[in-house]
Amino acid sequence: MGFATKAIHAGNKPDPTTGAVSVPIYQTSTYAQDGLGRHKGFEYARTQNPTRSALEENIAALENARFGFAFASGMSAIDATLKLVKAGEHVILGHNTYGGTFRLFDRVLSDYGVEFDLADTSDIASLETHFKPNTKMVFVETPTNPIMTLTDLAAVSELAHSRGAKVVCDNTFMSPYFQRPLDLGVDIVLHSTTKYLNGHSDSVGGFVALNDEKDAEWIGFIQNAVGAILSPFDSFLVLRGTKTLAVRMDAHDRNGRMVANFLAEHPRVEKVYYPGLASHPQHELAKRQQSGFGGMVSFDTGSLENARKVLESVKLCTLGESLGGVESLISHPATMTHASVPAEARQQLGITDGLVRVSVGIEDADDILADLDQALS
Ligand code: P1T
Repeated sequence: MGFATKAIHAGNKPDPTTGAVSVPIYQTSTYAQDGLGRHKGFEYARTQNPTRSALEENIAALENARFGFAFASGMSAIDATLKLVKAGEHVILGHNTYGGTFRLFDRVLSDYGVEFDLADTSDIASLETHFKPNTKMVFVETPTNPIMTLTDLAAVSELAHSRGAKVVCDNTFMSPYFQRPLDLGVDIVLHSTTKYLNGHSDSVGGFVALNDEKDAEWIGFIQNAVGAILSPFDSFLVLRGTKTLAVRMDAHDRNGRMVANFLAEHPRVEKVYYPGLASHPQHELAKRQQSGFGGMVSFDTGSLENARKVLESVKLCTLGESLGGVESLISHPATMTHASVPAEARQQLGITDGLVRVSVGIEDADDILADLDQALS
């Protein structure tokens, strides 16, 4: 079955009681039981909810995963996944991730005895030097937020597996439409469904998909035991979102390429970060590992003052955090999404005060280009 077909049909069975074509929002906290120990498979809504189950089946199918779990946010999905690691064990974390991911390791997990090291996972030779006898996991984002650096998922998986470690990939920027990490050897794939999967900037959620039965059992146990579940209404919204994922991602990709090319030619722009540009150092890997380049484009304006002028002059693009919605969003990573990354580390990564990130929406490309042009001018 093709991707667009799966996106529309996986998990989306007509409702057994009414035939409703759209999976209903089962807005209930509990379920009537027929007798002690006799029920219809549903006991309590933290544990099971039919709307959430439909979404879990849907996204798991899109990632070619056997198991999927929906969480209340991308961060709670990441946190649940990190509960596969115990105190005294070690994780290698990609040195450029969403700021909140770094913050979770730096400010929370490290206080609970989880050791971690930052590594440039795009450089396999240097990554190799970070493994320790107690390394249990390599956590990567590809492309990274916001510098758009790629990690070769097949190569990292081969290396990590040879050292007895699992690989986790945050696939939020690509969505399963453009990249399917499990097919490349990755063990666990994560999403902030807040972004492309939902696609309409009206829900916060997260997802974990994987194939290993034992790990899936534990993630499911954590989902219920900790309880950071996606609500029935949000599950409905994301399920509605994924139905159009294929057409939306094609449009994001088309517009993303146009914006990147436009910025690369613009005299006020010093540098553009977009794997679809032939000048991107990992363009060949991007073509091999992804089936598109997507809608995330970052560019350096040279100074905080220039960035501020652009960010405060846009009219169509909205200044705000987040990404992956149908509308174009523009942000300033240094003070917004990556403020929790130390200033020195930000500089080394290229997250300068002049860096601007655009989540290119699916409006008419000419309108987006005209807006960026007038803001840059
Ligand atoms: O916001 P939440 O749904 O909890 O997802 C966190 C998260 C995880 N992974 C990646 C790659 C992300 O980009 C995010 C959230 N990012 C933003 C809010 C942002 O503007 O970059």
